[in-house]
Amino acid sequence: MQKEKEINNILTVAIPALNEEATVGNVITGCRNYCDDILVIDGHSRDKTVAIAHTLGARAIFDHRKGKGDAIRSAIPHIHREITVFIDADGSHDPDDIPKLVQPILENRADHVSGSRLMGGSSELHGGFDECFRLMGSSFITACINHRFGTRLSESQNGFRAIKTDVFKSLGLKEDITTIEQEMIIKTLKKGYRMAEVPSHEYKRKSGYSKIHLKKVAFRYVYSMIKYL
Ligand SMILES: Nc1nc2c(ncn2[C@@H]2O[C@H](COP(=O)(O)OP(=O)(O)OP(=O)(O)O)[C@@H](O)[C@H]2O)c(=O)[nH]1
Ligand SMILES: [Mg+2]
Repeated sequence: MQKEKEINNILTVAIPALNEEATVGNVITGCRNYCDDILVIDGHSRDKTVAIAHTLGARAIFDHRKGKGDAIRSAIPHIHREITVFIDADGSHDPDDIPKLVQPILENRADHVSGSRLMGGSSELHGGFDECFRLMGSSFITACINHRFGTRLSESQNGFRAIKTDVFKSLGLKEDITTIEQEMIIKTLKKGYRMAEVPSHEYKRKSGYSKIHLKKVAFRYVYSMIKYL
């Protein structure tokens, strides 16, 4: 309880959300146990996502309709606390992992901490060809990052992360889509900041639909990796 009080005032939780009315409420409520500043970055949802956010006392802003990366970047002027936690709105991440995610920053062991589903397990990362393709692609990108920076990260695509807000703002992020996750990691390391990972289980999205069309964007992952590495 003491620990929760300690982090409450130094965190902003930022939640990118596009048509996630079925799950965003539970995510906000779960995060509320650890943080009283919750920012929903809405992708102009056609459902009740924003209304639910407001009802639960979260702030809501809009992205520029370009994708999740645009949503993450749109948060920059609206975050003023020391540490920012990003968590998806689809129920894939467990808000109870927030203290664990923030801990390495509080102990001054890291500037940016990524949740790892390779370490914490995943309920949706394996089984079919689509998952196999995703896992191969993301493992390849992670291996390239590790080779380039001499790190030993287990993954590079998780949307659940904690980062010092001034570091986040200094990265000069450019990506419009989900390639923003690897861009954040690469630029963190390139600028000499410290990355850490903690195990975090990834749950199957609880409802709604995936916004990622893997076949359409696969080349953008490789292109953006080469560009920033
Ligand atoms: N604001 C905003 N949020 C987005 C956009 N695209 C995706 N999101 C949110 O970003 C988070 C991750 O998107 P998902 O579609 O779940 O991507 P994913 O987790 O890689 O894919 P799944 O494994 O299929 O769930 C979710 O909370 C989405 O609602 C967007 O264009 N704008
Ligand atoms: Mg998801």
